[in-house]
Amino acid sequence: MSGPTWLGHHRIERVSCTSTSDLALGLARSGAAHGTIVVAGAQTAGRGRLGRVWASPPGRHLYLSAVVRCPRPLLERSALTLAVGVGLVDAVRAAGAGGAALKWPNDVVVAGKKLAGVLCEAAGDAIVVGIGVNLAAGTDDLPPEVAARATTVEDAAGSPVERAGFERLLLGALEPWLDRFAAGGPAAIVGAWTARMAADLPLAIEQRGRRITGSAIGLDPDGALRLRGDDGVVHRVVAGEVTIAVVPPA
Ligand code: BT5
Repeated sequence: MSGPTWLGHHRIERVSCTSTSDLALGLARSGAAHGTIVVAGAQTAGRGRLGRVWASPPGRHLYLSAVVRCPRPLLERSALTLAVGVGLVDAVRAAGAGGAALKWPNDVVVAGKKLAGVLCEAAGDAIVVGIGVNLAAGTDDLPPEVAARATTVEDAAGSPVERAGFERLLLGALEPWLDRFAAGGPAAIVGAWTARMAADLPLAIEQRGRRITGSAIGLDPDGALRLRGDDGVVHRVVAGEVTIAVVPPA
């Protein structure tokens, strides 16, 4: 994996902040260049999607937000998170966590346990891509209900992972997929995403008030998930329409 050329060329670092995405959204609105990144050592109000919390304790984890000026039509932009996932899982694997895989739409998991997440938010014509990665070994610094379903890159790799080195690795892995998405849209990345998905993970979705359990079989060309229900029926799942969860073992 080679180093990035435009991603991270302008870099802002904080010891702590509310959310790196808050800072990046502000920068994006005031005209920050494509590829500007914000990193912090801790977040006091880290967030996930749909108002959820991203636990962001200090201590060698990675909290990073990037300003991405994406030329794709509005309708395609929600699939940018999939392109980010492809680069992210490649970086996590290259850091030694060979068992890492993607859970739709935006999680990196190892054996069903989450070690990284992606949050994309619009700021005018820009998108702020927020990435949280649990790097350092141990999940004791996470709230117990989160820790039970989380893991870290070091735990999965079984060896130390330095944060600055991982950040460089991540930026180098992300950039070509962001470029590919900018040039070709969702269709240019769905094959790569499918090749990296956690195919055997049992999933449950809530769709129009109905709970469906099954497993992922791939993506449609627009990035929607194809889920084969336990009843054999294939369902199309569109981002934002459902909640999706790993089925706990019986
Ligand atoms: C995500 O949301 O996975 C997106 C996370 C994005 C975090 C980054 S950090 C840099 C930037 N600044 C921010 O403020 N955010 C971004 P979602 O799919 O909604 O998942 C949230 C759920 O993941 C929570 O409800 C918990 O169940 C779980 N979770 C929270 N913190 C976690 C952690 N540190 N490790 C593993 N799982 C966690």
